[in-house]
Amino acid sequence: MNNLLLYGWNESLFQQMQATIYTEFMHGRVSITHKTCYEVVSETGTFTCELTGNMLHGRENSEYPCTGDWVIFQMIDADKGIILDMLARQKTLYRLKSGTVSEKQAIASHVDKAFIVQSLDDNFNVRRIERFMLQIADENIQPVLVLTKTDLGFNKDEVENALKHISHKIPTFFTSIQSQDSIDQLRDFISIGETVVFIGSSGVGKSTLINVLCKQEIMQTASISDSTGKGKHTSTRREMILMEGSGILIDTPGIKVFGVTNDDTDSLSEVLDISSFEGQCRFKNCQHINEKACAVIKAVKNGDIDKGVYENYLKLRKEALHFTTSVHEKRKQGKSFSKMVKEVKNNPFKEH
Ligand SMILES: Nc1nc2c(ncn2[C@@H]2O[C@H](COP(=O)(O)OP(=O)(O)O)[C@@H](O)[C@H]2O)c(=O)[nH]1
Ligand SMILES: [Mg+2]
Ligand SMILES: [Zn+2]
Repeated sequence: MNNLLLYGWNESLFQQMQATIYTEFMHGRVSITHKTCYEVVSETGTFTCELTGNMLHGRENSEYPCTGDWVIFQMIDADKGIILDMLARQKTLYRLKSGTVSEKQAIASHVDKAFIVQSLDDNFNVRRIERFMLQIADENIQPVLVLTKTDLGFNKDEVENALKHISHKIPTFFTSIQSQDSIDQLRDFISIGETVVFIGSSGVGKSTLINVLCKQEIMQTASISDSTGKGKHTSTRREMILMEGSGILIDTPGIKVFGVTNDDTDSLSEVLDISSFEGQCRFKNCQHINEKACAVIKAVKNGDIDKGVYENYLKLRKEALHFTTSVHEKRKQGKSFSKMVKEVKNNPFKEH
């Protein structure tokens, strides 16, 4: 038996389910996403579920269930089911699907905190932290920075200096698997029913952290897969697990390039802490590139805004804009295509 309250089930989700036509069915949380099926943790156990035809149609890729989603399903066997509906998503971590310019990919949903994990040996990169922060800014997910492998040595002053413009927005933890204290502090930061997603490059120690937090070898880590050799990956891959005592942890594979899909420039300025300067530009629609009396450029010149921060601002803004225009283009093309189909249907003999 699983207590779904520990998995984040709450009154508002319950009310949502009551408002559907599926009140008699079972509900659960997607704990792992396979290509065409899902593992769903319910009160009575874990079920492998497929989608009903209904759920398959008329959805964008990013609208299919992802790890962390709450779904309603019909049991068809002791451990099999069919997903009938999905409860409204919130607090979702998306990214730009790699190899595309306009497609979002949902990575995890109903997430309270995102642990942005970087290792202090050679992975620490403030620009990448800013990128992650922007991506979750409008989803109401709390960013948390976890800097790992402190035992390998690092310059704390340098790190803190690099983080000073964002430090009031992102609690920061320094961890090492050799320091139980550092792990305990991180665990104390996660409460019952809260969902935490771990994001960051491959090799920074995400799976290791999850294992030590859970006091179990649940996730396969680099050292383990090294010793067992490649090709021996068993079917025990896990994504979402319940931490001993409290909290739900979601592991993600190392994502090399985390493309942003958040095009809200206000959030971007907020994340990078330049909003207060923006307000002082002479022109309301100032782009902060070469306008006269631009307070942002002035602040960059006199060192109030770090040059690296400013450059990342321009870069992220450009990327986000590119995403939005691509989505817009795609929609327009989709529309003109469906319009054409309609016209052909209405008048198949006319030249189009
Ligand atoms: N020295 C040191 N090594 C660590 C620490 N945490 C993880 N590692 C090692 O880093 C490697 C990658 O860890 P892994 O958890 O697989 O990284 P992931 O790809 O982010 O999941 C493994 O060899 C771990 O043993 C740490 O705190 N200190
Ligand atoms: Mg891993
Ligand atoms: Zn300006």
